[in-house]
Amino acid sequence: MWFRLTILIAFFLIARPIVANAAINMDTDSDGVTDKDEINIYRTNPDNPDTDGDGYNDWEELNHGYSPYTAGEAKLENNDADHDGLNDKLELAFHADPTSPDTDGDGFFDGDEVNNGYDPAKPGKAKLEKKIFIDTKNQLLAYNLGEVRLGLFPISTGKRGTETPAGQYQVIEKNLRRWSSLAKLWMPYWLMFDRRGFGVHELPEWNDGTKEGADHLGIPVSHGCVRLGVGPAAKLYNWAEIGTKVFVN
Ligand SMILES: [Ca+2]
Ligand SMILES: [Ca+2]
Ligand SMILES: [Ca+2]
Ligand SMILES: [Ca+2]
Repeated sequence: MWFRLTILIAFFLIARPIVANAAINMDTDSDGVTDKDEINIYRTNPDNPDTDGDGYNDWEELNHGYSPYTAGEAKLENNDADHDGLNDKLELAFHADPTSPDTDGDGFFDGDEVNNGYDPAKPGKAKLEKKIFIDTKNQLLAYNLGEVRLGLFPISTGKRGTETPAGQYQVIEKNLRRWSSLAKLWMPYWLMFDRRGFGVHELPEWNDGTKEGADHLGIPVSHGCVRLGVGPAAKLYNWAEIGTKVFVN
């Protein structure tokens, strides 16, 4: 018995590394995605070239931005195969499993983890850093959790003479609706990042109830604040926290 067990252990010690090396580039179902990547990254079936059975193989789907987990013309960013609140594209970006609602098995859904700043692929309380990037040259605002970009929106920053100052800041005040006595306008979804009065907010409203049109987005017309459109402003406001880093370039 002990002799046989020893032989068995010796077999595994010798055989396993050889099997592992041979498997690195193996593509059992010949769909163009290696077994290793199907298992570890894409979580598709390494024994079935068309995991979701819709007539398009896994490689074709992934390379054209379609979901290999749901049959039909489902784009990765519009599909949430496991219904956990995180789309398939972001699941792959966070190294999470698009087919499992709780990738790291810690009891919290992947979508909730990302919304609250946690890493969906690592159990525990380690948080990922929230960052907002304001690109005054291209009039765009991006926001990231860790290294993953969650969104990109057109903005309007300060016009010539009242430019939005470049620098590294952080969110220091949140206010659903703030009055600017200097510019005489309301700033909905106000996120202040500099004590001098610079912040991010929705397209402003004047006292007579009129609201600035979205046609100014993409053009620097403000007094130095960063204006966002209806929809993106509320989204960013709800996501950002006091202390979220803000980088203006
Ligand atoms: Ca394969
Ligand atoms: Ca398919
Ligand atoms: Ca999902
Ligand atoms: Ca989890």
